[in-house]
Amino acid sequence: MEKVLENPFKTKWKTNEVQYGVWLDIPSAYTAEIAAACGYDWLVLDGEHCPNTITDLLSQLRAIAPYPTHPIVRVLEGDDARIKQILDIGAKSIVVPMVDTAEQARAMVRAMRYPPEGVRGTAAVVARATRWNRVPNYMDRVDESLCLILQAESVTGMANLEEVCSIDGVDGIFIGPVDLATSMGFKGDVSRPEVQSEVERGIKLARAKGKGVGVFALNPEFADKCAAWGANMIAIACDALALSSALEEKLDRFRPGRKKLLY
Ligand code: 3PY
Ligand code: MG
Repeated sequence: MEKVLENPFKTKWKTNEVQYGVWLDIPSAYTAEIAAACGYDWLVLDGEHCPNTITDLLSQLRAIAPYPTHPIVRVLEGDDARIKQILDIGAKSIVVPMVDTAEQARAMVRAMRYPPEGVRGTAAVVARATRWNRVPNYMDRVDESLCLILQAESVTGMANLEEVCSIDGVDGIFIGPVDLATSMGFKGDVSRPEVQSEVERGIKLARAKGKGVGVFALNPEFADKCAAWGANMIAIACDALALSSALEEKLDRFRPGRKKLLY
């Protein structure tokens, strides 16, 4: 079990070791716990493309807590109020989607911090983040345990990546190849060489700037390439897709050649 003010994921992310994780797109504490029991380094609870309420996310954080894995919450969008609430329920690592500019990135750094550096509201003593006022000097000590991960996933975001990577308080970049491919005009087709070379450029740039770099790479060959380019956080599975394909495979064994259902 992780200590409240420790973030082993962030500590290791400063090294070259790759941390492999799963994207959780089923809004359930039960399936989150199944994933946590598997042994992945980290799990992203997806608040962007999965219908998670704040209470769903809280239940998943609780279910995962006893296991040796690190929970990361992807927020619906980068705004102060959402980030404050996610931090108060005890998440320490946050992914913000669609960060296109340095101005947006600086706003996210401020959302993670208390005044005067930032704008986080002060009430952690009534929240799970401090185990209800049981973490001495939480406000003085918390910054080191928090990890801010910004997604670069558009042509504009990739053009501004160098500037975003120069900002203190941005711990890492997560490249979203699916949205990037769409932004480049390829409708989510990550296999396009143009997309892959942008991903390679982004990984190398962000690592050279001293940031951790994550990528979403469900194709194992693409994941290997990302690791070789220097990515040190790689999403190699998604619970919803894993469940769906595993169930289909079982059926295929007993109904070989069956007509696949298309909707
Ligand atoms: C993307 O590839 O667009 C992502 O956001 C990864 O989930
Ligand atoms: Mg995306």
